[in-house]
Amino acid sequence: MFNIGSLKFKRISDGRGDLTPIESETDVPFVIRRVYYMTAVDSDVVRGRHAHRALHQVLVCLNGSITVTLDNTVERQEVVLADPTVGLYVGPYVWREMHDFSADSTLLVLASDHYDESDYIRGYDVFQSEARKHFDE
Ligand code: T46
Repeated sequence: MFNIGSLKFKRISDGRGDLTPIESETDVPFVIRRVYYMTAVDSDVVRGRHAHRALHQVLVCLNGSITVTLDNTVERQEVVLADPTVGLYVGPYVWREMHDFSADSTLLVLASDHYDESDYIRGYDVFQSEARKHFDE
């Protein structure tokens, strides 16, 4: 599926535990300008339900498991995140829904820009028409 991808981060284990470094522009394909994370999300909650016009992000499930449904108007895909050394890259014009958060889950998100509400497309019909124009260009 275009505009999404799986990234693999290294895990450094030395007997004291595991350490995973993530460097801007090296381990993720953009400059990291914002980091946020989600905890304590109930298992029946669906988050997201929007797309972005310009934002690039990488989602990493640090603990537990989370399912992400992605839609680029051509296809829909479900990805289960359950490994803190795996990042899910999500580019512009991809509708995303995060659901089935396990009780112990933590979702870390690395973003290419500061928070900007005008970059969100929150209506599915608007997303479909804007995304089709964007991908046809
Ligand atoms: C995305 C998925 C994966 C801020 O003030 N700053 C921030 O950086 C963010 C991300 C959110 N907010 C505020 C805006 C809302 O009042 O926090 C509240 C919850 O945000 P939202 O409903 O957009 O959260 P999700 O989980 O639906 O979506 C978030 C990101 O917003 C979005 O960019 O791709 O996670």
